[in-house]
Amino acid sequence: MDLKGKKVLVVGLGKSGLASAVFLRRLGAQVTVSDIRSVEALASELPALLDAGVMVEAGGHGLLTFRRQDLIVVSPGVPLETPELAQARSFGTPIIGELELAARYLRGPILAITGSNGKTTTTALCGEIFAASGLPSQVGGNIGVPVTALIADSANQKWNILEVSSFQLETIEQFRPKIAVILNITPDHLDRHGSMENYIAAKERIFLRQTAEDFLVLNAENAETQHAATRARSQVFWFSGARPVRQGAFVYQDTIVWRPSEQAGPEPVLRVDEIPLKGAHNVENVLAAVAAARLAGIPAATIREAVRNFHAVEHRLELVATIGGVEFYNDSKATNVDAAIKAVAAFSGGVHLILGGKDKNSDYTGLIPSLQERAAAVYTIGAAADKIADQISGAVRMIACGTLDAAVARAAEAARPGDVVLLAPACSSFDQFENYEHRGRHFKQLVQARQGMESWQSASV
Ligand code: UMA
Repeated sequence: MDLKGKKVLVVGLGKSGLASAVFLRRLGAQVTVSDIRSVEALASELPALLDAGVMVEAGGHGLLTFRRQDLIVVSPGVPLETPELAQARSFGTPIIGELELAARYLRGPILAITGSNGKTTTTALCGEIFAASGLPSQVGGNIGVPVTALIADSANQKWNILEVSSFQLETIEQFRPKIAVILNITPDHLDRHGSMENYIAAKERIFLRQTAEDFLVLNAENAETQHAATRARSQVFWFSGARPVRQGAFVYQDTIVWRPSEQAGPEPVLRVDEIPLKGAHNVENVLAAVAAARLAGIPAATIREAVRNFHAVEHRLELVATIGGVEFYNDSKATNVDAAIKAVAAFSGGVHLILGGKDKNSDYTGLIPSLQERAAAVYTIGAAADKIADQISGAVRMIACGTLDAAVARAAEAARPGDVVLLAPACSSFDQFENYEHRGRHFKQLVQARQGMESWQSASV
């Protein structure tokens, strides 16, 4: 794809849009960026772009800007039904996402990881395992580094370990991972995709271009990923925390084992109690990483060492502090119902759960069994609070708090030694925060302020 001199429009000026615009300029394209945010809101991004010769449209998308473009590159967070994009599509203008743009120029094999939950942890873990093995590799994608930003450092023998989201997969055409992983598919982003069928279809695009030379790693315990196997052309490997699989990774007598084929015997990799992460869902993440790493030829001993040395990723069941015997956990990345259920399930009881934020057309009733079993109370925040209260009240004690500050204060007051205060909101953050990281950092500051107060009080006594 020779883009020299071609007119390319980049839609959205977040991390992906910025990286795409800079990359496209390097290719010699005439680049315009369009964003709904105001000039003031984009102030920090503008100087570098204008210096690089990129034209910027701020404060909204103009229909005229979307006309007469040779190519449109869309940021993952921009819905494809946006009227200006629909119009461009009707004119026959090619529209691709940032991931597809990158895929056309990226050198080296790709290990791509998707799933409704666990993909950031699994991607980070694979990054650590590959680094420990000495295989050249780099990590990016939905985890926070746009894939276009990885192109310059890519090389033929260097692995690209990519976290990919349904938003990114929606617009891929040539993207072809050597190893693709689907960790699980449970309801999420239904506000964007419209239906579960569309969401599943977007996730399954991860293996759209795979052939019989490629590998697909799937969760044997998830109904949707089981169905995916019937539609794939690649070699399917399974992982399971519950039972042996024909070929893949599974738990056998408290040990994670790898079986390379139906004919081969299982080879031990590490004991489950060596995994330094909480929750059964993290055993699944490790199983998937073991499968991907073994398929890339990394020895079991290297994998074991890297897993043992792995630390929880920020905002994923991250222990922030223990104050007066109460543990405070930040799981701000639990942005859907299934993730919140898994977070609660990581504790045996006494959970003070902070729930709420921006609703994604979710059904919160799925939380009821785990709340009845393990929660002491639920503290609601944000725009989804009323809907959550409507759906789960009666199942557990509910306290409407409005803000995260109030929720942390109320939960900390109510919690007794041995209890857990858990931020696992089951919603996105955009009603009250910039993103889930901002929400998680704010939670940590609130907890750390309480910790400071507590140590000052005990020092004064
Ligand atoms: N915008 C428009 N028009 C619109 C909508 C948005 O102009 O109609 C603009 C916004 O004003 C903003 C920009 O688009 O300036 C934001 O673009 P973006 O939402 O695509 O955000 P990026 O900063 O490019 O971040 C994206 C991913 N964000 C989303 O998918 C929402 C990041 O994943 C990812 O880390 C980054 O690319 C690098 O690859 C975040 C995420 O929340 C973590 N992902 C979702 C998830 O994990 O659940 C999928």
